[in-house]
Amino acid sequence: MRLASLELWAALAPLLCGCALALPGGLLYPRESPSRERKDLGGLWSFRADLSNGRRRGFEEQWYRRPLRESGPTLDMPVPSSFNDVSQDGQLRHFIGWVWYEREVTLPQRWTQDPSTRVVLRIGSAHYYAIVWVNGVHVAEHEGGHLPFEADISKLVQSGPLDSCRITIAINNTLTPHTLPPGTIRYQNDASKYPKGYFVQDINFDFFNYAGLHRPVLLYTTPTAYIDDITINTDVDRDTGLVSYQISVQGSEHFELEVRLMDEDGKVVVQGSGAQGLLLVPAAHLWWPYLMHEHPAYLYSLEVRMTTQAAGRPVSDFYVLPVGIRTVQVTHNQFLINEQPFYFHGVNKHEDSDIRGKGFDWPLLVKDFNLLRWLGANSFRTSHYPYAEEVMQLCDRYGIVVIDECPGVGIVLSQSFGNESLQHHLEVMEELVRRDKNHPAVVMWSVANEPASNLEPAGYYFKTLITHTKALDPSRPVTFVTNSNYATDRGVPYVDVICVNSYFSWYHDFGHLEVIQPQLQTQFESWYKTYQKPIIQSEYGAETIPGFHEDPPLMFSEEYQKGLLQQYHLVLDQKRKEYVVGELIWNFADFMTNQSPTRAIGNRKGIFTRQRQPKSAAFLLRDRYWKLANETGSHHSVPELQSFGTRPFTF
Ligand code: GCB
Repeated sequence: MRLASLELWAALAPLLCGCALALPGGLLYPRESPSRERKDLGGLWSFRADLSNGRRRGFEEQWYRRPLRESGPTLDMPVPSSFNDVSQDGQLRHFIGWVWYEREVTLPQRWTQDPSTRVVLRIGSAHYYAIVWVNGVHVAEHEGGHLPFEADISKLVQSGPLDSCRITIAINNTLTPHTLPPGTIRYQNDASKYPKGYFVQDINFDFFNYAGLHRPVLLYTTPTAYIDDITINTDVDRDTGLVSYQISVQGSEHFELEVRLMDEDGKVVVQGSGAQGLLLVPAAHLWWPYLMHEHPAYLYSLEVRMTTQAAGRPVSDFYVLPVGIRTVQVTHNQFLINEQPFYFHGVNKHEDSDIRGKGFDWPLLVKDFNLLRWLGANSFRTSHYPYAEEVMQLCDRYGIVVIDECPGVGIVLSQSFGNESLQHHLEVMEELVRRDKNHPAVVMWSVANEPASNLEPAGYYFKTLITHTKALDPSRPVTFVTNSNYATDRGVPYVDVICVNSYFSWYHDFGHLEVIQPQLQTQFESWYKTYQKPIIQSEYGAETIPGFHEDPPLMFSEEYQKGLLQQYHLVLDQKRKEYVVGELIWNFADFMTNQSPTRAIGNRKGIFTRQRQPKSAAFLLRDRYWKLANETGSHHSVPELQSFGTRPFTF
């Protein structure tokens, strides 16, 4: 809840709405190679929230024109991190509007003096709307908090005697009916109840709208002629792997491309040349999900070398991309990976933890993957937005299958189904597919979570969105996650797999575990009879305060969470023999939400606490997932943690 002048919304609206961005080329993950260097800008940045009425002072006074400390006091702000929870200032925790980040960087001399070096600034994610200046010059703008964007800053850093540059990033976390996720600023004009200029940000989703520079900010280099994008598609013909590739190059018209596919021992198994081609991999090792094979997650490396002439001498660019060979298909009642039925036994997650909020953190990430593997989970959904690229890389490496969801959560207002929203949603899917298309772990796109898909405009909206996503990537099925009624849902006709959320005996018939079985049976049968498509139980769960014990079970106790899960499992065990192809618990861990009378410091439906300690249900689920793995995959005994294999991990 913040104070601001009535002009705030009017001032923000044009910036937030007039930002349709066309997709400029590729956005390969910045890996080091013999031709590419990178410099991580993680650490302490200078920071200031613009507390002025209307939040416009930073623009009026052009804070980007000189060092931030010269226009007023600054705070130390860690990057990556959300800004909300690191200070003792309650106003900052709930701040809505523009915040300003700044960092001075010293550049290696070669970067500033060699005109055949291209220097790129890359921002892993800035929530929600970002404007970027380098040395006071505007270089980029981006809408949307969960996807990377970049700016070529070579000319700027190579134009003078400078060996340093000042990066300024202004970020606005305001959500409108047309952002993803949507939100609304609501003014409280009743002077008898609220102070002057009082407003709140309303949202229709259940997680805290953390903001800031959430993921790594980097500088990296390439030669001025460079490999801009690579698209891989794989197929299998008996024991031969088929790897088709398409490579785009920028900065030169005349170049040569050579590709080599290497196995895990670094042996070249096949080579090719040219901007596109098909590589045949004899006796291919397929990429299998965790627990589905003795050697899951086999990754080849595609080494791409581009050579061209610049200023009369040869210049090369190298890029190495991990490649998993696998197929995905959907029938009327099965989800197939490498032509074998795959059953999703996994979780829904959030990027969320104490202090750093949604800020990327390696220890947390590795802990989460260790917990997933301990649990015997073979999959998760990136509820409710794209996760960091490093998360997707670990999924490839460990064989954790991903339903990759865009930030289309909370689309319930009728304004959010109009053309402006749809256009932005299409662009977000383009950015997501461009970023994640080469990850073997990603087996399905989810375009939304729990939209009001029963509304009249939802039919056109989802038809357009899903058709577009399939056109961007014909190799993967597409879904959205519904909680609408099977008889009135206007989006489900277009999905490949039906993903249904339900909270029987939690949000309905609370306290009555005995209603779960009949209600869940009815849910599955109604959907399947209507559509004959495979179904995933994409959410179910119960709020649980660790340490609360009640037997017979009462809501919020650990026993109730276990009891609720067990009732769901009885029905899932019948239906998975027919057409149910997965179950994803809500949620992996407790997470922060807006304050409300139904949230006791966040959502407590985690089977782990926010600090990643198990509640009783984690052990129940662990038994179940390892049993499911043994039924559907190769045989495994529940392992000790230290027996998880590791292979060297390179970026
Ligand atoms: C849902 C939402 C999820 C919520 C969850 C809950 O259906 O998809 O974002 O957190 O329910 O706990 O209410």
